[in-house]
Amino acid sequence: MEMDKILILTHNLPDGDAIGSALALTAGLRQKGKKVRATWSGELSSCYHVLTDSYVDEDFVPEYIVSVDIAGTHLLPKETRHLGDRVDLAIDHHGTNTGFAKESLVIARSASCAEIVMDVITEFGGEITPYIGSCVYVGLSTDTGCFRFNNTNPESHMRAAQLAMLGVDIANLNQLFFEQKSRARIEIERRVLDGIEFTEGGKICFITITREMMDQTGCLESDIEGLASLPKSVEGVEAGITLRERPNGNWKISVRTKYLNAAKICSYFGGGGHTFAAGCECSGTPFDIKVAMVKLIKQEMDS
Ligand SMILES: [Mn+2]
Repeated sequence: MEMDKILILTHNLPDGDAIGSALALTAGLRQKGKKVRATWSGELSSCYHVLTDSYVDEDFVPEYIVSVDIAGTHLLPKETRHLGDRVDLAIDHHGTNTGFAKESLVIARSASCAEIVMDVITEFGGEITPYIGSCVYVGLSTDTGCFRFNNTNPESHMRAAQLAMLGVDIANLNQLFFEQKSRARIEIERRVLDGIEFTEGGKICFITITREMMDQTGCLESDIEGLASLPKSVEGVEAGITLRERPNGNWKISVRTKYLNAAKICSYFGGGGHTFAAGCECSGTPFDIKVAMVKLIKQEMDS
């Protein structure tokens, strides 16, 4: 098999790193004459148009399947979940990657998956065009919170410098992804802040995003990207927890910490992620979930 028809999978609720990685890889492989289709579920917020406007879909029966930024098949959206056991190559930067693919390229030290994708493109002789560079920059900058999160390492800054030299319009991308907010986003922030809760002397902070808030404000999933870092931004907070109501009635929990092991806390609920940024999904009432989280976090604080 020539493996000329390649399908790229991204995780459910795709973020900047998922989209940036998928589109960069698509453009890189197309330079080599491959037929490539990138997939993502849901509608992306308008800032992504800068990357998606030039993307042209292709229809074919895939011969080779690549996943980007996906730690396990349970993270696949429903549209592509049936392909979970058919992934040929997983490119990822989550240390928790389950090894579901036939081959894996997992570099946990990398702040973003997009950087690994860039190295793969260079490796197979592709050219990092300003467009590919922009895709990589979106992945790198969003996963590092614009170089503020503690996964940011010297290589992240070097990579950004390299991308700037390749002609990526960094100021424009920063404006689109980190300064500009949709009206819907501002409206949901207003509601979320109204319900913010603190406990343990202000060391633990909760915010809750309900389906009703999403409906009232007209927020798309992509409009609330990064909102989970809000509780941790409050002075004195050591664990910032975001509860987000899923359409199935469950709650998606995001845990952001300053020094506590967020991945360990989430692992008690069957989740995982990075040391200071992790997630899990829970059923039950928000009250019961918060009580359980506080108990676990206090346990971590005391250990
Ligand atoms: Mn990522």
